[in-house]
Amino acid sequence: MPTLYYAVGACSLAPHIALEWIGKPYEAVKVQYGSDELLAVNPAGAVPTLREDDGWLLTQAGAILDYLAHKHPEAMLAGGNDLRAKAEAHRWSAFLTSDVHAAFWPIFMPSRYTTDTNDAARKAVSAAGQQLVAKQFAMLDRHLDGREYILDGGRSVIDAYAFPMMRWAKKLLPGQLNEYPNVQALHDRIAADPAVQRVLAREHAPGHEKRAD
Ligand SMILES: N[C@@H](CCC(=O)N[C@@H](CS)C(=O)NCC(=O)O)C(=O)O
Repeated sequence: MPTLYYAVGACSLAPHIALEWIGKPYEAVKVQYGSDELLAVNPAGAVPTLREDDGWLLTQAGAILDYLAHKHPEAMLAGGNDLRAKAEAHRWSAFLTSDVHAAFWPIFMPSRYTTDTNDAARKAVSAAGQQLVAKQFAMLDRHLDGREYILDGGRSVIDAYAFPMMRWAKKLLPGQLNEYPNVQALHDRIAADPAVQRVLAREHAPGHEKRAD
């Protein structure tokens, strides 16, 4: 069965949710960033990392989600299979990786974005990150107007991908998601899913564990 290496509160929540939606056995291993255990499977020391039984390793959240969706077509998590549906899935995956996730970095780690060590400089970097995140959520909110899920083909791995970022925004934006009612509605829809609640409970439990069938 596949093994997912994840960290609490990280974007690895997305493939964890996807695996739970798929409903086939998997192992979820909680790791610390930069730990030897994680570095052994991902030289970047980052999550998510997926390992298949034969030792094949896959990193990058977008790639893992795309792989899982296509490995399990029966779970209907790819958002459709025609050429344009695939392009839309790719588009929104890239948006989440490159525009949304990247916008959070100055908030999470302002020290990576300025060599100025004083507090005011770090706060300014963080504030710039908040503005960037707000811009990306405004885009997502416009797209979600009149839609239940991000892709027109229905609930998909792309919604799972957006979920940790919506949680970060709720925590880190001064107005939470209040200015983005469509994003808030998507967040609430995903958060209400019992499979998602199981994953959140598991991620916050100590140690390593296997999914019970
Ligand atoms: N581009 C990578 C980014 C992975 C990434 O940076 N994950 C974060 C958690 S959300 C992490 O592991 N950070 C640890 C670090 O940067 O040291 C992806 O999309 O998978």
